[in-house]
This record gives sequence, structure tokens and C-alpha cells, in this order.
Amino acid sequence: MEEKKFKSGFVALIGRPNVGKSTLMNYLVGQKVAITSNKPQTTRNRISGIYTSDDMQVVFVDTPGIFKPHSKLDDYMDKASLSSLNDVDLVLFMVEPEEIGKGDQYIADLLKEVKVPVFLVINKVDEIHPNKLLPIMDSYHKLEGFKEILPISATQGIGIEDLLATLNKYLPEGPQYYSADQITDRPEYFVVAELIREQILRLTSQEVPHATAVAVDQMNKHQNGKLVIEATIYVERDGQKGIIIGKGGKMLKQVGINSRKEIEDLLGEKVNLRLWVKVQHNWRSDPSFLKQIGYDKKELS
Ligand SMILES: Nc1nc2c(ncn2[C@@H]2O[C@H](COP(=O)(O)OP(=O)(O)OP(=O)(O)O)[C@@H](O)[C@H]2O)c(=O)[nH]1
Ligand SMILES: [Mg+2]
Repeated sequence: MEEKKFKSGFVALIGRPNVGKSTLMNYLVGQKVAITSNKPQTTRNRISGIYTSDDMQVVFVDTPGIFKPHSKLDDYMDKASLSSLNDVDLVLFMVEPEEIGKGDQYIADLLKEVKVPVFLVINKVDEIHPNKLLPIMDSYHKLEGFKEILPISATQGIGIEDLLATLNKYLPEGPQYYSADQITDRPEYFVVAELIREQILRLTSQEVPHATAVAVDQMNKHQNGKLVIEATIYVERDGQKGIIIGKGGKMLKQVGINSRKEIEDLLGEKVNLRLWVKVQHNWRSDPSFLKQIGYDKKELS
């Protein structure tokens, strides 16, 4: 019998904010590498999640949701998404389980220029009645340009086996780029900062999540058997600082408790997490601060 050839490749996850790109990537990798929330514009940087099986390795490239930019940070996020299209083998265009709207049409038009296969992935099918799915799939069939149209649920695991089998069909033969135990291309300190930002996204509302950035200042010292992690939470205004600290420090304490648990799960060791909150006026429009915090447009290919 002929031996099955090993397949591998890079697959970009593209779509509007909040459609479930990061949730899908985490499900495929089997661990949280990208943060998720019910608020749009959760993901800000490109981040890879690596899926490895006996016959295939897929490097999923999660990207920020594509939307109309309002600030230099938004510009960076759109560039991070669109430039990923240049160096992947395949694109998953993810949408909500509804007929196409303006935002998706805009992305569909951009994807017409892409040379590699594009699959349309209709996520959150657990949210709709099965009768509603066919007309939605039909409306996307009419658009043409998609090699496959796949309904899935990234939270329920529906359609995932099918998705992986279809990817296997299209991906080229290739090497295993990463060792089987590596699940992301990002360093630990990046994921740690994101896990802290995730709790702020979950615990605060309105403009606070969008005005927040997190930087890990130090994570290489042990004290009393625990890894000491020091991190700074940046906001744009004094009022936002007050909200993140909360009455008597209650909010910051909760952010610390929740994110420490997540960080300990990730690193597999006990952590002493120390958080500071600083105001950095209008940082989202400040090129040198954006660069310092890792949102540097020039670094994107
Ligand atoms: N019901 C349902 N909810 C889902 C599904 N997949 C994701 N969600 C939810 O949708 C919300 C957004 O998920 P994310 O993974 O953060 O979305 P995203 O596309 O990465 O968003 P951005 O990073 O902002 O572009 C979260 O509340 C998820 O729990 C699904 O299959 N079914
Ligand atoms: Mg995301």
C-alpha cells in the first residue's frame, strides 16, 4: 500500500470582528492560545496556533477582525489581517450564520484578489434553526469564488472534523514546520499579556476595553517558589484608570485573580502576579508608543 504523504501549510483566519476566528483556532489547537470575548476587536495582532496530527501540520494564522479604521491602532490591525493573505496556502473566510451584509461583502471583494484557495466557513450554526442554513449557504454559493462552503460551530465542535479533512485535501505535501508540542509562534510573555487583557475585556465595558493595552515588564524571577510576573495595564485617561482599579481596588484585584489562574494553567506553575495601571494619553494614536507595545506596522510584511 502506498504511504500517505504528510501535508502541511499556513491557513489564515479572516473575517469581521467577533465572528469566532480565535475561538475556532483555540478549538483546533486544543488550548487557549488566542484570547476571545463577546466584544468586537478582541484580537489585535497576528498570532499562530499550530495543529499537528500524524499526517498533517496546519499553522492557523489568527488575525484581527477587519473593520473601518478610526485610529492608528485600527490601521495596524487591518494591516495585520490583510498582509497575512500574502504568505499563506489557504484562507478561511469566517462569517456569522446570516445572509451576507456590507462588512462581509467588503471582505469578499478583497478576497477575490487572493491567489490561494478560499473556504467560506459559516460559524455559530448552533445559534440557528437547521432550516435556515440552506438559504444562507445558497446565498454564498451565488457569490462564487469559494472552493468550499463549510458550516461549523467553534464552541460546540460541529463540522470541525469535516473542516480538517477538507484542509487535508487541499494542503500541499510539506514538512513539519514546528515540533509537535509547540502550539503557538508567540513567546510566553505575549500570551501572558493577552490573558490579562482578556480579563479586562470581560470585566469592563464601553470604551475601557478598547482603550486598554497590557505589557509584561518582567517574568524571570522566582520568589517563595512562585514565578513573579510584573505587568502594566495602560489606559488613555484618568477616568479609565479609576474604572480598572475599581472601588477600593476591587476591579484590579478581580482582574488579577482571574488572569493569574489562566496564566498558571498556561505555564504549569504557581504565579505571583503584580499589576500596575498607568495613563498613557491617546496611546492609540501615538506611533512611538504603538511600536513600543508591539503594534508596529513596519514589522508586518
Ligand atoms: N454560539 C456560538 N458562539 C460562538 C461560536 N464561536 C464563537 N462564539 C462566540 O463569539 C464571540 C466572539 O468570539 P471570538 O473568537 O473572540 O471572535 P473573533 O472573530 O476572534 O473576534 P475579533 O478578535 O474581535 O476579530 C465569543 O463570545 C465566542 O464565545 C459558536 O460556534 N457558537
Ligand atoms: Mg479574535
